[in-house]
Parts: sequence; structure tokens; C-alpha cells
Amino acid sequence: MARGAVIFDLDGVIVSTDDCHYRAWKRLADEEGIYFDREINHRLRGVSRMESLSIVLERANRPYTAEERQMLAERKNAYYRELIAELTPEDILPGIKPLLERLKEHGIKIAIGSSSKNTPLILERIGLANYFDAVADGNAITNSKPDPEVFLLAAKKLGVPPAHCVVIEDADAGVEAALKAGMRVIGVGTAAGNPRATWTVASVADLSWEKLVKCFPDV
Ligand code: B16
Ligand code: MG
Repeated sequence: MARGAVIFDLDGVIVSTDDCHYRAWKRLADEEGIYFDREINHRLRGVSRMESLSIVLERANRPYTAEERQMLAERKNAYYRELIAELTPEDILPGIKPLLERLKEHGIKIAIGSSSKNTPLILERIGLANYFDAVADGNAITNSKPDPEVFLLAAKKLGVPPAHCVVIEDADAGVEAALKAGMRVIGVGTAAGNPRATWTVASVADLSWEKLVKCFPDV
């Protein structure tokens, strides 16, 4: 049986696509005359595209039909894909590549647990398309974070019990999702101040290997 697994969130943990999301939503909101700033953007972390749109439209001064919402979401995604098309392996965040390699060396499984439907494109752009033991993403789930579905799916695909999985997340919604899945969770970046996380670090580059392997007693 596998020794355990680390499940990585994608946006904001592996790569800073969180800023690309912000710029794409900002462009859409400006075109529609809707107020949008980084504080509102913070609420979109980890949640699905359509739920994100509902949050953006809270500031709209008129209602939008279901058809209009669909078109707005598609427009935002086109802007976002223009930005992520520029990603390269250089955009992988500090500390990620050495951690992934060390986990592999020690027989600890690695997976992606992301709400994003653009996960395959992002992984391809940063050169990690066939790197993970399992990928669970927005294309395969019905309920996005804070629902635990994406992390439970990752664990199932890996064949590792949830209690033997550790999640690394930058979103408060993702911290809740991991806890609901019965997993331990390390809060990084914007989740580094989240008291609900099992432990927190400013960046994956600051993560202690000694502390992490204690989660996997037989390693
Ligand atoms: P897409 P994660 C999430 O990815 C983002 O944090 C969130 O801001 C975004 O709305 C969501 O993916 C859906 O993304 O529009 O590409 O399907 O942080 O769970 O990796
Ligand atoms: Mg994230």
C-alpha cells in the first residue's frame, strides 16, 4: 500500500495563476462597469468559475440572465486563457519542484486537487502534464471547494485513504474542503493566516521536510 500522499492545489500553490484570474476578472468587470478589486478577488480563490461570477456580479447595477452569465463566464475564461498561454516552467513557484522530487524519491504519492477546468492546459504549459500520480480537477467534479469532492476524488484515484493525505492549499475554501475530507492541510500564501489549517507556512519554500514526513510514519 502507498505510504501516503500529498495533494497540491494548483492556482496559488504550484503556480501564480491567481494573479491571471484577477486580471481576467478585472478586465471583464471594467468592461461591464462593475466595481472589482483585489479584496473581492480574494473571495474567488478556490471556488468555481460560475460561483466566482456570482460574487463579481454582486456589485452589478442590473440583473444578468442565465444566458448572459454564461457568455460573461466564457469571456472571462478567454481572457484568462490568453494570460496562461504565456506560462512556462519558470513560473513554477519556489520550493515546489524540489519538494515534488523528494516526495517521489520517498514513495509518497503526489496529486493535484484543483477547482480549475483549465488544469490540463496549465500543467502542460509548465511542463508537469504527466508528472503527477493523479489529477482531480474542475472537469471531474460537481461541487467545488469548500466541498471536499475534489480532494476525495484525488485520494480515490491514488488509492490512498483520506486520513493518509496531506493537502497544500492557498485558499480558505480549500482549507475547509480538505478538513471536510478528513485530511490534514498546510495553509500557504493567502491561507498562511488561516487558524483552521493544521499548520501554516508563508511559502512552500519554507516548508519543513522533517515536519512533513512525520505525517507519514512509515517513511
Ligand atoms: P477555472 P484552485 C481555482 O483553482 C481558482 O483558485 C479559482 O479562483 C477559480 O475560479 C477556479 O479554480 C476555477 O477556475 O475558471 O480555470 O475553471 O485554486 O482550486 O487550483
Ligand atoms: Mg488555489
